[in-house]
Amino acid sequence: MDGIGPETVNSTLSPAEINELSKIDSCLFGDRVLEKEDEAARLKALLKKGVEHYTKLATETKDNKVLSGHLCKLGHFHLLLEDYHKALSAYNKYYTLHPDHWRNSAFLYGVGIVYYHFSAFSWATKFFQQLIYNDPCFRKAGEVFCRLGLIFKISGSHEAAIKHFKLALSDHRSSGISRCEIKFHLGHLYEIQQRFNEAKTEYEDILKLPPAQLTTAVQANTLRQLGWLYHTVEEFDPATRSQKALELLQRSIEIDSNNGQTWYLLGRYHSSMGKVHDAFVSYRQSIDKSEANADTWCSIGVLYQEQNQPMDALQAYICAVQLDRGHEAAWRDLAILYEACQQPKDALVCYINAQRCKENKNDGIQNPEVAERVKAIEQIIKAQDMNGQQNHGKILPSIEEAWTLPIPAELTQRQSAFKCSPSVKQDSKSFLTSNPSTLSSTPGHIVNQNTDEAKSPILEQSCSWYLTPQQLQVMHNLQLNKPLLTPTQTMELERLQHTHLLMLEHQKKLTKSTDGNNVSKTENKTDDTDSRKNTLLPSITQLQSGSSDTNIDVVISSPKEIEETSLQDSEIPNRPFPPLLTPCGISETMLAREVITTCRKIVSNHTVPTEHLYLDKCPPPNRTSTPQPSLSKDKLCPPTPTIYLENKRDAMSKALANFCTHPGNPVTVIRGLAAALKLDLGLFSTKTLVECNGDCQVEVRTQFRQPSDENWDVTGQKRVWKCESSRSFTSIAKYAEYQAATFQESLREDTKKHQSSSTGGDGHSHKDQSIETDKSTDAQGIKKKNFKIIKFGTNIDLSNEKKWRDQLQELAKLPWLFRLVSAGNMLSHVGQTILGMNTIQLYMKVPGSRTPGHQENNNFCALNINIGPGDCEWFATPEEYWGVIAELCEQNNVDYLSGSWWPILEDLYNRNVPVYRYIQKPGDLVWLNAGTVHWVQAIGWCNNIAWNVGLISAYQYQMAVERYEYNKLTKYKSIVPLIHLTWYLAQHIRITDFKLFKMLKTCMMRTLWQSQKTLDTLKQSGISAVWHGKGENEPAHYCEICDVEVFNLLFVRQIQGSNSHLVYCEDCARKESTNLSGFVVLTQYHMDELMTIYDQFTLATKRVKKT
Ligand SMILES: O=C(O)CCC(=O)C(=O)O
Repeated sequence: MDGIGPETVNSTLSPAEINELSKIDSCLFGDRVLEKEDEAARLKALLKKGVEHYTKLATETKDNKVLSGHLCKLGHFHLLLEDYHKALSAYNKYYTLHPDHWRNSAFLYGVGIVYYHFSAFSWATKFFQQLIYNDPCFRKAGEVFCRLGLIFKISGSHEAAIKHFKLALSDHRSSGISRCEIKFHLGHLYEIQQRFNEAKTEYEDILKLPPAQLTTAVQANTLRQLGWLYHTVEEFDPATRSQKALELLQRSIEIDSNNGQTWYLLGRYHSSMGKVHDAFVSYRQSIDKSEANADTWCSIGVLYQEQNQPMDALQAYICAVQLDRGHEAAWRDLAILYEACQQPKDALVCYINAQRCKENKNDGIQNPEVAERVKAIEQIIKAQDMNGQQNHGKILPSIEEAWTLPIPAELTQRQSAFKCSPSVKQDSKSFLTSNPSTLSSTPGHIVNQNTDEAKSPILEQSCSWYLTPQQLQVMHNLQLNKPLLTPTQTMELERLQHTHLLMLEHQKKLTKSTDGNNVSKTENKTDDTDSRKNTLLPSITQLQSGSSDTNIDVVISSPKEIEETSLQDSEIPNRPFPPLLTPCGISETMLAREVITTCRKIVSNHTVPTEHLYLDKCPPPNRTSTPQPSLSKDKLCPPTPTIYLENKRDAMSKALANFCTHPGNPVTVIRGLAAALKLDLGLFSTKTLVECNGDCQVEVRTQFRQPSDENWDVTGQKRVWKCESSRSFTSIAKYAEYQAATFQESLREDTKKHQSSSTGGDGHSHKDQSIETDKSTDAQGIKKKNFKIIKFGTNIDLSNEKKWRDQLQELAKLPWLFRLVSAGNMLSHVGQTILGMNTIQLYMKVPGSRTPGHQENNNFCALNINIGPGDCEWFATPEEYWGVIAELCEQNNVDYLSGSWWPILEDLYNRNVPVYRYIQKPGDLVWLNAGTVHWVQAIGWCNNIAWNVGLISAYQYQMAVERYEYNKLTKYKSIVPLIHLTWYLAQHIRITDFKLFKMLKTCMMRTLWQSQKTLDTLKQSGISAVWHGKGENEPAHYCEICDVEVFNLLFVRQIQGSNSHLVYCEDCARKESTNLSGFVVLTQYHMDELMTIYDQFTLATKRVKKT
């Protein structure tokens, strides 16, 4: 809520109009009512008056809270009037004045739409995610998911895009976006990912929709894409697919004969069927219908080439690449044409351009054939140059000449039309196709748009958003020239001014808080913590006695007080608790029943301002901001703590465990452990693994072998963050053969090298073949790297206790901290197998095998033992820098949580991120503390084993919950079910650490109340939950739709036409069916049972060891 009620201020507005305006907010954006002309005009006039009215109010208001409300209102009105610049300005002012903006769904929605409009996608994402996090049932959640889906689709995060479109689809409440349109995107994403069966199903489903639910555009596009699928996917109905493809394409044209894309695909179809004339006719139509289409010209080129008309083909390709210089296929086809005409130098230029296009596309798919052709042609040119060969009788003009050749008149017209007309037709009815203007429905062809260049003036806790001196200068210049500025420049000025304002405020706050710290330190000396408790926590008798609002007042701590407690009790310095652990202002000593009574009173007592409660909504989780003060440059390469063990006693010592788990040590290398404990690591050698279980599955990552501190794009020309690899599967035995073969090959190479140097070779002709196979310079003089392709055997599951009995037994010799199963390991109490976390994972490597950067699931600790015989090289960064790294990932267009990235070290050093770098020798154990970011590369041939440990400590628990909540925000699945784990821990573990106890209790209090509140609501609507219980080994449940953990109350729906059931969370279930029809609610625990566990979980006293 923005706190604005009907106004009584004198204005030209009538009371009815004021009343109407008071109810209008951003949610009206895109609503159907605005489609009716009369109504839209009336509203527009009203909104304009509203703008005047609230602008006047805003100028007259001194009170910041009231002012912020007016500004928010202005933001909404400007948005609805589609004045995005003014909307942004008003929203930003509101944002700065209103710290609780995260509670205001209408604001988050409105500002998200505005940022989306400006293609500032990372800001749009941030606000949309915050909105859904705290208001999952927001009226326009479906549309928000859609926009997020589009943002992820554009940035190439296809998995995330699919997830969000599915979320959008699961919302059955009406929204401004047609379901068929969403389904089309989903189908298209499957198609891009080459999940053809799923794409086909999705498209076919669309075509089965009743006509009322299907727009003409979607129907035509779907018919086209489905036709194209039938044409291209061989396994679909081999006998009839060709005929079906043609029928579908033709039907699409019948519905929409003006779609150039469909004509183009029909041309491709005819061309591949050898119907040259029909193909030309279709292409001709395509060119007439669509503005300058490079795809079409490229295909015309192919057709000419097939007809043996190279000059025509050349011209068509040139048309294509002149229209779209990033058209990879056209450059490639042009290269093939030149190769066929024996013009290798021109071919090389074109292949290299094709590679560059691929690289810019950022789609993660490599094209090894092009790389191979480049290599081969370079050799040919070299040989020709050495032999002094010149290519005289050229068939085609060179690429430079061709570029300047006059091109067909028709194309020239098209090109100029292209240049002066907007590149995408605006369709005001469908935001999905109108904005952002980057959608293409060509199969596998999505325009890659740089996301979010714009920096927002919005406050982050870090100082990375401070204006640089250059930006300050720009701001100054713009200010001086204010009357002359264009709208974009005005907006830029506003942006800079805001950031500047925020920067000054932030600096002021920092100074204040440093002063404040000093004060509170002295105060703390006399401050009795109990007295703080007394003000926060009421006695139960106070609460029980009567209807007392005042009693409830005592319970409720203000958000400020809660924030302070949250910071004080937090185990991670300067970080407030994540929402699930944020105190709700109710004492942890209160009994479960009283907790419930209190919560009920709070929510039902209307005199209590519930928005001041952190019971339902909390400030959403955020990334860590850059730690302050920044490290000096000489501290950016810290030495890695390494402990040398000499004997079993040292290995088992408490001192070792204390050292490893100390939050100040992100990583520890332990050397000599295997010898000290007489561990037989030979049990994990390739030979033994093959003998034991050679047929076990291995996931293979095909990668380039690169220097460990570099990561090059596929063309070998640019250093990048995105870390490419393709995935396949094999067996341990097969991988072992590969490991051995590559080793033998390297031995042979070494011997050759040796021989050549001892027989007086020049020492250069046999340069190290191990990493780069060749270094070359392309025709334009650009140096490029050619790396060997290697295979990395990863994520091999050793969980089967029968198959791997000897190995598991051997590891039981480890000290308790490192053991796979131990009483002190949270993951041993979770009651279910979490593959790779509380089971062993094996990695089989050849030199160069790399595990990209990541933090462990839910920030758990990890250990990794190198079995040898070769070494591994590790890079690690302390947990508090993960936010900076995530930001760098975002800037490099790769998803931090689900993507593969290999940091460019300079980028890290430039942002003052320290990097530990060390060698793990055979037998070394690497211990990674909670949340340490790390990336690893094999130097030699070796195997590694790894698993996770969840130390039962406040630090580890808080870290885990923090990531759990961040995952929820970004819709990334937490594979550790932390709520479930918390209740298990409470039942099975004695907790003596007060901070940890309080955190666990808060999580339990919140989830206990959540269960009760849901049951109360169900009861009110006459739905009773059905007892289900919890099987002994029944794993925790996750929502089918949003992947969030579902605790206790399972909303279950039967899959149509099958006996299987799906589990939903309440929010997703209600989005599918508001009154839950079609759902059964199952309970896994009786409330009494939960209350007993809650009450019986008390702080244990430390046992004093008898001496
Ligand atoms: O050995 C590897 O490459 C995997 C390293 C790793 O990320 C881990 O153990 O957590």
